[in-house]
Amino acid sequence: MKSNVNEVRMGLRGRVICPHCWEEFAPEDILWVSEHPSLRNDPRLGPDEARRFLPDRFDLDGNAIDPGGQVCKRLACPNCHLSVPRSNLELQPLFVSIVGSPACGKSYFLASMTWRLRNVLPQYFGLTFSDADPTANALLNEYEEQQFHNPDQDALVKLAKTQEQGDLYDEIRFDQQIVRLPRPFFFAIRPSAEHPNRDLQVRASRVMCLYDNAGESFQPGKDTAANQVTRHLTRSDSLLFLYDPTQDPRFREACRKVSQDPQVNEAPVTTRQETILHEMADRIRRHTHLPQHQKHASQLIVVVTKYDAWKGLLKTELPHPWRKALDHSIHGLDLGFVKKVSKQLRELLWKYTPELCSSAESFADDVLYIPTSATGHAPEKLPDGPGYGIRPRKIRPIWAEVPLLAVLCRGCRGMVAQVVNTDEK
Ligand SMILES: Nc1nc2c(ncn2[C@@H]2O[C@H](COP(=O)(O)OP(=O)(O)O)[C@@H](O)[C@H]2O)c(=O)[nH]1
Ligand SMILES: [Mg+2]
Ligand SMILES: [Zn+2]
Repeated sequence: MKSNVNEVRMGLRGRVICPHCWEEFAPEDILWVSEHPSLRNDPRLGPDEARRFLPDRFDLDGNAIDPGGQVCKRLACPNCHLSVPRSNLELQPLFVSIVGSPACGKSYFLASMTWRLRNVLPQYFGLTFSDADPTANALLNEYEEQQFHNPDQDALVKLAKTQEQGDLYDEIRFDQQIVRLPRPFFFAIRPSAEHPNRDLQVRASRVMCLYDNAGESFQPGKDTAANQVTRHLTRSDSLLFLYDPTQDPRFREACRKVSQDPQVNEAPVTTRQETILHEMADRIRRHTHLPQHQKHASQLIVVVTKYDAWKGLLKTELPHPWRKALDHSIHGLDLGFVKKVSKQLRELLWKYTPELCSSAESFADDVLYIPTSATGHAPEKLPDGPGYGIRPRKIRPIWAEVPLLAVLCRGCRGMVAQVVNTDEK
């Protein structure tokens, strides 16, 4: 048997942040998930879960051997015992939080964004984008399957509503208290052979931990010691606030003139969406002890969803905002163009919903407004139940990948280059 610790330590980060409970720990303290069927009943996770343990035996490949003699592969946090993907031990994390009111389009946006990133990052930016933990990403993969790989291209597909309990959350027992934690999605983003930083594998790579909450989790009073599902906000490198103009009465009025989308006439109008932005800001200020007058340092991107329904109001085309970078085989992001669109969109938002702009800009220094459409097309009313569906054949996402490209370009050095548009005056 080889000495495992030094071998495994090679290429590991000095400190690891648990993507579930945000405790920091040293990689040698990581627990392993036992495989032997007799080793059940984990004290944190309950009777049905495999017990977590600190190993003293390893096989030749550096995998731990559990007390029942089985080889183990999965790792777990020493504090909350939830599974931690191996890439989180090797790569710098990129925490991205998605926030928005119920039915603003979070699930559809997430599915279209990841599907587009899987295509666009390798094709144009010399980056690979892969599931760092296929089990954790199962729900999102299922969404992508239904929308983009559906064998029945004409079926009317509706993505299941994000539940406040269930798929997106784990419940952990800490002493006498049950604590609910969010279940992130994990993606590894690494330079491929065409990328100029291909030799800086670790420094130019990130593991993105992406959090989606049910909109209801942002209601005031829902953030408690027992319900920590939105605490990722305090760790977030980038906050994506999704704003749906079709839910705003004033915007909706204007949309009616330019859109056939049934949501514009029929879907219920939700609470004022900037109250969710306020609540998000409040929670971040409270947990990071940020004074009211001080602005938050991380990027805030206001993703304005369902662009297909209101594009007649923006009056600008949205071509791909990337071009070949000088001297390179890969493309860079034309951030100047994205900012130009952001400025135009802000003018439009200011006209119909100035409170949203003021809330966003009083919270963060750096706000970018990005129009997106997850589907590129209005949904249809379901014939046999409430809600809407969309036919996979019609789906053409518009700019669904752009918010994340902006995050990678501005927040992760050496990944997505910025190109300067020489035509710009
Ligand atoms: N027109 C249009 N409708 C959309 C788009 N994305 C989502 N929707 C509709 O918005 C509704 C809510 O979307 P969903 O992603 O489930 O919202 P969530 O509750 O925020 O996760 C659904 O009925 C979708 O059909 C879009 O890009 N364009
Ligand atoms: Mg949802
Ligand atoms: Zn943890």
